[in-house]
Amino acid sequence: MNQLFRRKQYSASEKPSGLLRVLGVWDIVFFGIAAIIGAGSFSSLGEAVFRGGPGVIILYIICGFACGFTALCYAEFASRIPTAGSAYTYAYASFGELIAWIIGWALIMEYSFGNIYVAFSWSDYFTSFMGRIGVHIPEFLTCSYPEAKKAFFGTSENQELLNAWKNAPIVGNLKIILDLPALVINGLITWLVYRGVRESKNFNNVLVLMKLAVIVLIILVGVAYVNVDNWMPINPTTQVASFMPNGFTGVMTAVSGVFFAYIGFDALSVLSEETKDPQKNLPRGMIISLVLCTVIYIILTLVLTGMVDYRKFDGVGDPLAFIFEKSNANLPWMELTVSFVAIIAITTVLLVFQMGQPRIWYAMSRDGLMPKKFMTIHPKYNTPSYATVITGIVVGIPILFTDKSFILDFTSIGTIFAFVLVCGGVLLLPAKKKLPGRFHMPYINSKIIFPIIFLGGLAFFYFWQPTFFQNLMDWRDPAEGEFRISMFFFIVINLVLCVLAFVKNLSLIPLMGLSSCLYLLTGMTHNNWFWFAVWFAIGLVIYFSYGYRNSKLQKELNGDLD
Ligand code: ALA
Repeated sequence: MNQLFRRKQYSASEKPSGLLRVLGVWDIVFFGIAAIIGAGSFSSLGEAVFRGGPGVIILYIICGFACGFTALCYAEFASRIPTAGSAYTYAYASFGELIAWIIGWALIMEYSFGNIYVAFSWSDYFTSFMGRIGVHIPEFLTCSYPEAKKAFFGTSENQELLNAWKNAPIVGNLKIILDLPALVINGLITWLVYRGVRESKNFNNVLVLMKLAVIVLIILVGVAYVNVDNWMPINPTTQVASFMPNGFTGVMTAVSGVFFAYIGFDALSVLSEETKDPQKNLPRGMIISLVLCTVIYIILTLVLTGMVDYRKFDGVGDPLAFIFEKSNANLPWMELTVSFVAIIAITTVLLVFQMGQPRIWYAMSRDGLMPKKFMTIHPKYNTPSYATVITGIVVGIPILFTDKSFILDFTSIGTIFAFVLVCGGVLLLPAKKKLPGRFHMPYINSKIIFPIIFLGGLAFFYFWQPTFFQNLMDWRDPAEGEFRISMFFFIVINLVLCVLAFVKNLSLIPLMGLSSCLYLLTGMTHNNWFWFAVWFAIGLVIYFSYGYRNSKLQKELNGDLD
């Protein structure tokens, strides 16, 4: 049993030398914005607004907090483990091999599956941009088969998806519907990563400035078209005007889309060895980028929901251009500018993720948990070539068979799960000596504060929604039941955490990270959990049939390392 939790020791000698400490706090902020702002803000914001209405802003604030606490946990790990790494590396050192494998497996959901969603969003903007310059791509070549089918047989009013289903050519019995631009961009990005692209600070900064400039432009232009009545839409069933027309449950169903918009900040922790005075600059840079993104998301949501009734965002993949369409603000020049910049902004996120995945596999293969092939380095381009091609295939094939909302949920649940383990991991770390120049997470004793925050939150909920506790155990209603079961478990786990905080004087920041990420998981449906469990089970089968036996650590322990 102990074998499963064997930990990898990272010695000081593994510290990468030769990395220059050149990055200041604003460089970190720029890298943060480059990785964070992409498909989430340009695309999934539309679906999030459709589900939660203007009140989805509350969810952006909750996610901002959860990610802020988690970012500090990443920074703490990064300062302790000298090799630049990801959650996988950190877990190997703190939790041991099995959990490290599970995180590595979950990170495939963040990086590869995340990129499937990003590729779909890229395609949405590319298609609409082409349409605006007069090149019409047939609808059946711009969406996936399941998406069109779901729209046709469901209640969707999205004309593009309906047209795709109606007009698709038929071969044999099969309608030919595929997202061609998403497939092509995935192929191109894989090729670029295979050939080796270099991240350049200056180029990165130009792209970030472009992204920010267009967002500021959207806000400045859009504000003039805001109709404040749209912020208090009327619920068709109850006829009550509300900021949250579908209630708080409706807001929570948007969790995947909102959370997705924050993914990417975790990549910043790998910069700790290249940051000047990382003790100060790394956490500051991370927090500033998260605060900036949260503020941007809140303002964007306000503008979007003020300009257009939230119900119109059903199935809209390019919401920031959509608000300027003829049927909305009717500003063709804005539509064109936004779609063009979005294509570039989203491409940068595709690159970051497509480069990240092979490097995680490379690390896992080096530890013996994945076949040696994944360590293959291209003789000419010096890139992890085999792992890069496999990433291209893992991203490319599901583009044919999945729909966007499924993949969004799947990515978010896997990533939140990895964050939960990272925050939990920090709680398990022993206290460390303060070393000059290294980040050191401030220790705040949670003994009293955490129970006050949690129990206070429950009390607030009790007064705000008195029926909440009465109905908590009533799981019969399919719509509310799923939410209540998750809430029930969330409350039980947090009560246990309150006791642990009191008895063990746990550190407050990772505890808040853990608790807030667990809260985000309450927004996941049973369907998400089911597929997550299937994915998890496949991962365990692979670990026990391959990684467990071939682990380098295991071989070292047995003394039979070749
Ligand atoms: N946060 C990144 C994006 O929105 C993943 O594209």
